Amino acid sequence: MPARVRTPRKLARASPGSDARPRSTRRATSAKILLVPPTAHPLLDADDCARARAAVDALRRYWTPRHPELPSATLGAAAYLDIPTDGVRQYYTRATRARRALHREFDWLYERLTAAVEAALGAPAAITTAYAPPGFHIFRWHERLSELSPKLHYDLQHEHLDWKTSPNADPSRRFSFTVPIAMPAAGAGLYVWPITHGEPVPADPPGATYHPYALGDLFIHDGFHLHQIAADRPMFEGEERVTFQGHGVLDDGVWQLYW
Ligand SMILES: O=C(O)CCC(=O)C(=O)O
Ligand SMILES: [Fe+2]
Repeated sequence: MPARVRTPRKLARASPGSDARPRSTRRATSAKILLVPPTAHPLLDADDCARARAAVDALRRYWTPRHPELPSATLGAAAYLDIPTDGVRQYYTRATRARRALHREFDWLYERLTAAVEAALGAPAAITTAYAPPGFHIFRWHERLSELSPKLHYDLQHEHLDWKTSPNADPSRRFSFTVPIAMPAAGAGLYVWPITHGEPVPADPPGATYHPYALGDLFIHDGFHLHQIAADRPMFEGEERVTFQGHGVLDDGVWQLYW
């Protein structure tokens, strides 16, 4: 259940990182944006989460470290991380390298995911073959982990992709999802502000709604509202935060799921 509203101290520093992209790759999205409200849908039970968590470890050799010193890594390519820092070719290289292993270990999870997306959003869903399939974010406790202070942002990773291989993809119909498969005892969640991308951020901005995650639940939102991983949840020694993540874009009536 969404909970309390909080004053966004850091709102003035909102810096949606994905805005810095070459003009040539921008794609007009003049159509009215589909605003998917933040909602949670049961997806995995505790045993399923443990199974997924074990498979993430089994694929350790495919992990990409995301910080030189702190225990932050991903399994699978992520457009929003790989393209701005390493370029689109590296994104495809990483996606190709992990694709077969991800499907081998996680086809059961992809099947659950596509069925849940279909039920939640009323159109069939598929795991993309054009981009990286959904993957995982892994954070482990570290005494300096708070240095990774999460940014306020909008999900604009679709703007990095040229969609040549998916000319009918409609980025005005999109969403982002997170499924926590391991969480600190204090929980994890997302702050979402009632401010959409392109709207000016007011000097006295409205408060955010905190959406707590539940282990194994599929949490979806449009990514078009200003949001931030809740960084005020404490994490203790030995704990970790592992999430299954990705985005959906409607392409010829099918939600293509990618990361
Ligand atoms: O909670 C997470 O790890 C992801 C949050 C986020 O930025 C998103 O879902 O778009
Ligand atoms: Fe996001």
